Amino acid sequence: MSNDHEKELAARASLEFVRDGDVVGLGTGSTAAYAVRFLGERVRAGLKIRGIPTSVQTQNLAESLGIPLITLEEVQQIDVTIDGADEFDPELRLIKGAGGALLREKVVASATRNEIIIADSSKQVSVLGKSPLPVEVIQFAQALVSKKISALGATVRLKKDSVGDVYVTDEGNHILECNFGRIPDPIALARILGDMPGVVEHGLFINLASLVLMGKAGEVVEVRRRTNP
Ligand code: A5P
Repeated sequence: MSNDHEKELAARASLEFVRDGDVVGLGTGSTAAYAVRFLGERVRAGLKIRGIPTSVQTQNLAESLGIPLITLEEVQQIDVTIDGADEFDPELRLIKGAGGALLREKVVASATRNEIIIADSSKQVSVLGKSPLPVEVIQFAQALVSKKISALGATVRLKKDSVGDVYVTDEGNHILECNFGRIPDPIALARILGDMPGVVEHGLFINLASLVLMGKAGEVVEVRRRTNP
């Protein structure tokens, strides 16, 4: 079963959680893009929603599909958000941001009642840290923050775009891709990174996901948190 098919299955299943009249957070990445396309089909068939995109990329896709969009100026409460993840653990803690959109994704997730994560089965881990943790930094502080994160034991690389230029986020910042290996205590690491001046946001999403819909071997598995927050 290809990852793409698993992503598509999870994305299709997520539409069950969207109701007529909802304000819907629209995630970023290849899995979320499937969901946005399916939502576009539903909108053309008469579903009334208003979307809040988590990136310029998703905004462009949603606009091309005719999904009505609003901003956080207009509403501060989002009914449901459908987004992807790079990894999720049994407590539904996530690493997000490989697509470079972690900052807006986290802002949208923080304003969301029901954060639905859609993923293929390669994203499920017992301990976070298989993939690098993206950390968004202001350009001024990049070298300093990079040094501090290296001192925590991570290998740090500056994120580049597809043509090898330094990646610049939708908010004009840079991203450090920090490879920690296993992250046994994501809560402690989130606190340390959150307290570092110059860090705008990091890709550890803790107590934000309500449910993960994982495509696996032709089915969709609902993964819920092992314990309550
Ligand atoms: C975007 O910034 C990310 O948080 C994505 O949601 C995450 O990287 C998953 O992307 P894919 O769905 O493309 O695997």
